[in-house]
Amino acid sequence: MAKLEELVANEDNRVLCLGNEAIARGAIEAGVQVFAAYPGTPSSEISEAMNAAAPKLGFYAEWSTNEKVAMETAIAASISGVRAMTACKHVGLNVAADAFYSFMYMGCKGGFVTVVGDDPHCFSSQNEQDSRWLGVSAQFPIIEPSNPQEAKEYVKRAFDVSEQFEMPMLLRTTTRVSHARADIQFNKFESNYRIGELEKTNRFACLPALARANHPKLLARMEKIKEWLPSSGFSIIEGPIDIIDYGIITSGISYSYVKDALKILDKELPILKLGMVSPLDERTILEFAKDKKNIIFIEEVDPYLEDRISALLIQNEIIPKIHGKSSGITKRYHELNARLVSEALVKVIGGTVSSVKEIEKSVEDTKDFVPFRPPLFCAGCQHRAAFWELSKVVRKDKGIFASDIGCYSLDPWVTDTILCMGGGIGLANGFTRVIKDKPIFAYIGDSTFFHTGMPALANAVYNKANINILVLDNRMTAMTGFQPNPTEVIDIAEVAKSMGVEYVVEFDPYDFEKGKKTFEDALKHEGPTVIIMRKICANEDWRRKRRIGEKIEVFHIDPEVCIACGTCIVQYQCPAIRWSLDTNSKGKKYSVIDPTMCTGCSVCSQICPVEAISKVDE
Ligand SMILES: Cc1ncc(C[n+]2csc(CCOP(=O)(O)OP(=O)(O)O)c2C)c(N)n1
Repeated sequence: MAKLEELVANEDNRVLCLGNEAIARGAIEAGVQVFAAYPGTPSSEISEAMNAAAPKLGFYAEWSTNEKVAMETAIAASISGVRAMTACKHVGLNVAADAFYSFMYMGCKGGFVTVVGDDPHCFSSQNEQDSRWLGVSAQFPIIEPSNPQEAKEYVKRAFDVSEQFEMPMLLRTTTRVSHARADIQFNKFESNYRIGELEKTNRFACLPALARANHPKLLARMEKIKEWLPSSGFSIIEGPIDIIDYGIITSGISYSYVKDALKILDKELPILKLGMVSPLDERTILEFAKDKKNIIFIEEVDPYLEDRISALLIQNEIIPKIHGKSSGITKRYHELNARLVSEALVKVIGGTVSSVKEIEKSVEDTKDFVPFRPPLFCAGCQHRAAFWELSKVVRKDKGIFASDIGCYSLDPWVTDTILCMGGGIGLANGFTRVIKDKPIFAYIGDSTFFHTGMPALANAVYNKANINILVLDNRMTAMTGFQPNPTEVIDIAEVAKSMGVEYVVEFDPYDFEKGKKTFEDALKHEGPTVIIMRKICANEDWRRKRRIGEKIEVFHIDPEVCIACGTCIVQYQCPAIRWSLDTNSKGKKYSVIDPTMCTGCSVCSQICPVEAISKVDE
């Protein structure tokens, strides 16, 4: 990761950094004055960098409570004439969509950039949505960088283009651009400082009559961009352009894979790389495609370019053979890589990809010594304790359990559904209307509670849903990297009470007795209950203690008492506990706690059936 001093130094320099940090630096170099965002992989490091840099450089940055509020904050800055940016993951753009769609009707004043991080392959997401469609449908100009350096340059250009055409811009990245590390050229900052002022005009009030008038204006602005695009430098034609048999059209990270694939295949083919993918640079596309016999589309997930450009070609009576998702050379799901693109190209142009197989073989070989590890709760995680307690009171088959999105999504024991952020309480409300013979639970983290949980709770109270809501308050937004959120200053119990919830109980999730009693009581209550299990994230607390040298009271297993029943390892699944490599005096294996991982949560000592586990004395 780039050092903060490097990120904020107003000088020309080369710095090894993440694509997301390069995006942040691009915004800083462009003179952004307001940044607001809610975290979400793969976009979070942009916000981390912006929030760290803001106090040093004097611009405003905030962790907003959700993506919509973040977008609205940045929109206000932009229509007041200053440069503003927001960043989110793909599903975050859905949350912000209401503001996103109508903003385009206003048009912007200060340059405005929304960065959206798509997650092909669902590394950290519940879907593989391709945000280009959302951008097109909201009529945003969309640019797609193909590597971290380009990402930085594109952010800077996006601010300029945004001001030139008074249009907010969407910059779409994917995980491999956002999370790649590269040696990036940093440049001195541009001076674009302005004092915000809101022009008193009806342009910024999206009333029906004004929106009706604004729509054609917006389309006219889009046409202007289209006219300017061929000279913009966003479209690049490379390779032997006189080859007419084949032409490749691509954008974003897929362009980088195409370059690697052609190297692997030792081939040269004409490539049209589109930096702006909406509106389409129609003139350049038609010029490139006009005499080609085969057009090969290389893009991840959806056939976005393929569908739109195929239609454009047909409208212009250019009818090459189309290769892409429609012909099956690449799949409509998951990521691409150099091998997959090589194989796709070979299906069209012939040849073999043996050299990649060699590289892959060496990767295959590592599988022997790198074990597969599914994601699981950290050692000491209080969410594990919470679900263990709950599953002991209500077994999975005896209740309905609607989870939400956060570290608690990793629950291995009871969860039935996970839909979207804030969706657990809404689903639970729906389940009460149709499932009559089982208690219904929803669980939600503190960050998610403030993100989209509160409207769902209000709905549950208003509509008298007989549901039990567990708020897993670990005092931070842990899953995306321990970001802060309003739980620091707003008491969730008071919020629930003020909304009219009659049964509100708070307890420490490591306190099993209280947990059992609370769940049993809540089940007897009519109407929504809110059970807040509050304890600072064990991982973060452990790291804090180590940083300041505070003693961590670890636990230990007596090998002579342990009966190797597996309660702590197999059932509770604490990653700090493993089987012994030797045997005890009775010749039996036993379990062992790794003192470097133990956070001292005490749960294993509470659940051990033979009381073999106790605190280490010294
Ligand atoms: C709309 C949307 N925005 C952002 C994310 C990324 N994300 C996943 S979980 C999470 C927050 C989790 O925080 P919290 O609810 O406090 O639970 P914790 O991980 O701390 O247990 C976020 C921001 C997402 N999945 N969906």
